[in-house]
Amino acid sequence: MYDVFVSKKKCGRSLAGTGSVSIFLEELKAVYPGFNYEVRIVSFRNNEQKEPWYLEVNPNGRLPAITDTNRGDFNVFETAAIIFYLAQHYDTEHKLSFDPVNDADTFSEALQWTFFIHGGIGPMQAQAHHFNGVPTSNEAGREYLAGPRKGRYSFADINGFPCVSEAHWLHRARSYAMAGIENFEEDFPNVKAWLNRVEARPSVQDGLGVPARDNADCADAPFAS
Ligand SMILES: N[C@@H](CCC(=O)N[C@@H](CS)C(=O)NCC(=O)O)C(=O)O
Repeated sequence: MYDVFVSKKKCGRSLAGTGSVSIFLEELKAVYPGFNYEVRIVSFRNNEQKEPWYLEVNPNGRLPAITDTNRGDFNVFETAAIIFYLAQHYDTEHKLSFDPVNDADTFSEALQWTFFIHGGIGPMQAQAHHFNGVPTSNEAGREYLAGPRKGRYSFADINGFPCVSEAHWLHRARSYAMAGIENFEEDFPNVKAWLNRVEARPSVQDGLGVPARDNADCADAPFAS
């Protein structure tokens, strides 16, 4: 059992990093019977992420973070670090990840996409660059970011999806303008297909729904859906 710290201030969809972690947790739940986690709501409205108790969990005072109660209440912050931690300790059969020793090249590919997403300055930047990266990969019929041939669904896709899709769905008008892209669906059909492919997974839907929408927090949100 884990505690995963997320904010309730999400309107229809998870925030980027929180979404990646929730999706990964839901995917682990689907694959490994007995795996479970507990959601702990941290209120942005009350600035709870800056309170001393939470800074013990995440010294950066941001979401998401997890506390692994299976492993002596070990705390992990930063989206990508959480995903790697969960993969290392709980995706023991590498169903959502790649073996860093026996499948080192594919693991490196997944790592590259993960750092690429987090090395940018946020969803806007990630989205703009993704538009180039994914279609290039798709020239060889690629369906997922890492793995041989068509690729295999993994933490790389889980990590990247909310970031790109958040920009696509929640900030459509602004992000397109800022990224200089007017016709996303026509100009980037492979990115759209990748988003659709990932979004179609039940665990992705489940993860995006964690935590349940808070209507009060969403009332004045410009992109509430
Ligand atoms: N690099 C961090 C970014 C975390 C982050 O910016 N979280 C936002 C929500 S998506 C947050 O907690 N904002 C509240 C704050 O900064 O006080 C990660 O990937 O975990």
